[in-house]
Amino acid sequence: MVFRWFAEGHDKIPLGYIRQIPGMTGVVTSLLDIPVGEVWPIERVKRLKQEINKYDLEIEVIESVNIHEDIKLGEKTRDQYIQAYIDTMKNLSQIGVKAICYNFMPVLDWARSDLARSLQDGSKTMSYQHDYIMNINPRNLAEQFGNQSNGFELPGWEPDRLKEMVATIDKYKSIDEKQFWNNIKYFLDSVIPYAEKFDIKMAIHPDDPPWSIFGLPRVLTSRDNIRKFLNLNTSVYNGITLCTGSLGSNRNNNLPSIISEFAAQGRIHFAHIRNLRFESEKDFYECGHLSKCGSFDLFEIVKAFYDSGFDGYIRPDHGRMIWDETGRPGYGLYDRALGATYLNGLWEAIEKMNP
Ligand code: CS2
Ligand code: MN
Repeated sequence: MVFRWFAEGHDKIPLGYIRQIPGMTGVVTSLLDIPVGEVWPIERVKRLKQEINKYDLEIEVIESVNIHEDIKLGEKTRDQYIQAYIDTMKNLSQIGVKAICYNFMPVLDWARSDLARSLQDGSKTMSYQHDYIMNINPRNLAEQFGNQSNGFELPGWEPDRLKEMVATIDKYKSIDEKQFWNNIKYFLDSVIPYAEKFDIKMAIHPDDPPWSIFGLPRVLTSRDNIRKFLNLNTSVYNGITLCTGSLGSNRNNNLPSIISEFAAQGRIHFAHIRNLRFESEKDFYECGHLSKCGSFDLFEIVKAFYDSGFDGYIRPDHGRMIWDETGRPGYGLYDRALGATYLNGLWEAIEKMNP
């Protein structure tokens, strides 16, 4: 079990606290201050490892090494950014990183309509209202996120990404889905041979929400499209992050069945597990991990991983803000620690029932 930690200066949760969560063996982290497209320097990467290892925690998963927009757009300049990506992979392999989570969402990453919606029990959480997102201009949404993020830079909404946002969104007008798939394949065929060489499993994160927003193509959305993605490059090093909250927000995605299919093929390298509660077909809020709190059956989800012989990394995903905690939306300490403990409990029970 691993825990997402945004590194010194970007996270107020001390590593020492993370170490005290039962069963926690490592953190999933990143170097948020390095602009997308630049190589992560080996000294920085080594220092990050030393800092984490001091607390007896491992650093085997990076989330994320972001992909430069020119790669996603298939621009002529993409080769230089792909080379930088490979150089970063090489540096990460030198400190023993085994998996990289990344995404291929154009311009933006995940989207929510509210980062701090109050629930009846006094907790605060992130929620998604489809009409709101369909009617808001992305610049206004970015501004709202800035006001609601308690001073943290949100992953996926970094300032260097937002500066050019409107112009970049425009560039996608000339890219149809076929071209976009070709751009993904070009990236995969360039980096996967190095992933094999460096023994780093590449684990793409599904789009969140798994449908198009702001007129942008989004393709990592369903079982069929994940199949198509995995077939673009059939190396086992080309795999996915199975994020239940992202993929599951499309109600047509049957999570246990999708997990069974791809975990059995050894193509899921990283699992983000959380629950959410639907309020209508496409509206939902993020609830506690417990099955009873939301719309997913977490027992069936964990069992699907277990039964398919999954041996990748698992982390609890977004938590609510509880016990008056303030911090980075979705990434407080308490509710995610409760989530980790619940997931560990499910895993232990399922394991012992299958001697
Ligand atoms: C994360 C994503 O917080 C989240 O929702 O799951 O931002 C994830 O880190 C990226 O999409 C992976 O590149
Ligand atoms: Mn996720």
